[in-house]
Order: sequence, then C-alpha cells, then structure tokens
Amino acid sequence: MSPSVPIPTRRVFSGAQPTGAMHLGNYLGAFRNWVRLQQSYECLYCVVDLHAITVWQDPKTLADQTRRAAAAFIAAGVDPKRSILFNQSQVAAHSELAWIFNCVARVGWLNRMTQFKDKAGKNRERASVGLYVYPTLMAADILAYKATHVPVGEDQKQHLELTRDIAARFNQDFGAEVFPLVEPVIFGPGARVMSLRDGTKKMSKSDPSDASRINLTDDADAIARKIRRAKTDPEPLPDSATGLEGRPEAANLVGIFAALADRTVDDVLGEFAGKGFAEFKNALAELAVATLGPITEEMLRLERDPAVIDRILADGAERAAAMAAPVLAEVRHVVGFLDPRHGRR
Ligand code: AQP
Repeated sequence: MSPSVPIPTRRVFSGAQPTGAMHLGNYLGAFRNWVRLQQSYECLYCVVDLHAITVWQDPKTLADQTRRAAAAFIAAGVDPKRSILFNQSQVAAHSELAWIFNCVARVGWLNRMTQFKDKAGKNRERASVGLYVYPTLMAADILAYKATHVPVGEDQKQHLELTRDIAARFNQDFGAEVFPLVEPVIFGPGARVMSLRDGTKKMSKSDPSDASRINLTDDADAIARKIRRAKTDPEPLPDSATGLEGRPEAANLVGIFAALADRTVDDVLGEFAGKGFAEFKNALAELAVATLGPITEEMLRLERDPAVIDRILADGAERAAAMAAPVLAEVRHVVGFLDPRHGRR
C-alpha cells in the first residue's frame, strides 16, 4: 500500500519549450516572474522538450536548443540550487502520468482548447495527436509534483483550467484526494508581449520574422535597431492608458517599457505624453539594452560550456524524479495497477 503524499502548500511548476531562441516575451512573461517566485515558493522549472516535439523539431538541433533554454533560465536568474531546473524528457513520470490523464480527460474538454485550434490551423487533420493532447501532458507536468501554483500568461489560462478539471475528476472518480486544484499566479505588465511588426500578434519564437522579436541573445546594436524599426503609428504618445486603445503597436511598446522599468503604463505616459516615437524608442532601446545586456552576456558564457548545463540538468532530473516517484506510486495504487514491488496489491 503506497502512503498518500501530502499536498504541499506553496509549490510552483512552470516550463518553456526549446523551440527556438528565447525572447523578450519569454523573459517578461515568464522567466522574470519565476525568479521572483523563488523567494517564497518551492519551484520546479522545466525545459519542456516533450511539448516541443508536438510540432516537428530537427533532431540535430533539439539537444542544443534544450541547453540554450536552460542557459536562458539561469541567465535570467533561476538558481539551480534553490529551484529544481530540469529537462522534461529526462523524467519519465511526465509521460506516464500524461497517459493516465488521457484516460481521465474527456474528448469534449480537449475539443474546446483554443490553442490547438490556433496551432493546428487549417491543417487540423494533419496535426500530431501530441499537439491535441498537449494540455493533458501539461496537467501531468504540474500534478506529478502536486504543484499548487502555476505562473501563467493569458494564453495558458485555459490549459490551467483543464488541469484543475483533470485533478478534480481524478479525485472524484477514484474517491481519493490525490491532487490539489492548482491556482494561477498572474503578473502585471509584460503578461503578453506582442510582435514588434504586428501589435495584434504575440511575440513568438516561431515567427519567421526575426525583426518581430528581441532575442535574449541579441547584442545592443540588434536590440536598438529592432526597437527603432518597430511598427508604430504617426500620433504622438497619449497622456494615459485609455489613449492607447485601438493603437496596438503603441500599447505594446509602452507596455514593454513599463514592464522593463517596473512602472505602471500611466506613469510611463506621464513622462512621455505628447512626445514622438523617435524619442520614446531611444529611451526604450537604452532601457532594454541595460536590462538584457547582463542576461545576454551570461547566456553566452554558459553556452560556451555545455557540460556545465548538462550537469545542472542531470542533477535537476534526479531531484525531480525523486519528488515525482512517490506521487506516481500513489497514483498507480489508486488506479488499481499491480504493484511490482509486492507482486500484488
Ligand atoms: N509574447 C509573450 N509574452 C508574454 N509571455 C510569453 N511567453 C511566451 N511568449 C510570450 C511565456 O513564456 C513561457 C514559455 O513559453 P513557451 O516557450 O513554452 O511557449 P509559447 O508560449 O508557445 O512561446 P512562443 O515563443 O510563442 O513559442 P512557439 O513559437 O514555439 O509557440 C510561457 O509562460 C509563455 O506564456
């Protein structure tokens, strides 16, 4: 009989896919918040390569992309001693629990997921089954550790709801309080950084235009150039946030400024109201270079020594696997699987 694993009070799980160069959106929407959460939560941060392969990834580059993602986490301030930093495919519990959750989640629930519709687009029939069940793997990522809190961007809110539904359904079906109902942690400005070329589209690794995003590996010149060339409108900056309505590109740049400076949008507009974009963009470029410069430098330093990253990830995987093992033992018991240690239940 497996003892039930107590539900922790403040445990965070979050991750990022190694699908390309990490960018300012990942930093402001995720990594920076992860660093802050380390102060008051027990944290697990994961390079989610099982999620990445739901769309085609070149096997020749995936391992390096994984190392680069881990380097970005660390350079942004994730402390691999304090938090557990690891690579999803190195901990088998994620895949095992995901399968069990595939048998708990309902097709109707997955059919409602807007991210699948967005990512599969018109080619729905040709999308991988993995892309369709992506949210059940996400639920497994979180619940394999009984994590209680997940920092999420707007786009992941629906998936987190599904994680709660799966946890509740599992607990109800099996008549045991195994999983917590995870809570979202939502942060302020920077929650959604948009493309520099189109203020209605999310800044994204997979956008074919490199000018659409600021990569965390861009040097000062590239950052300044991309900001100077960012799409804007001909109007001067308004004096309050309401004046940004219907101006997605202007709203995005002011939002980025506010997030980088840790100020409110109204406060930033108080300084720049009535000024043109040329002046504002110069100030934004200076601020972005000052904030991202040390991160870029640290990423490049870490990338020169892949063995160090590999050791950090191996250590993280060992700690994560040790934390997930008793949870999976409890799940197997509750589901009714034969216990290999005793030969019977
Ligand atoms: N533009 C963004 N603004 C704010 N937060 C963002 N995140 C990603 N883009 C933005 C947050 O970063 C974390 C890791 O995301 P991910 O890499 O796992 O997946 P994603 O959201 O699909 O990121 P991309 O760049 O758009 O990747 P592709 O192009 O591969 O799909 C998450 O917390 C996410 O919210």
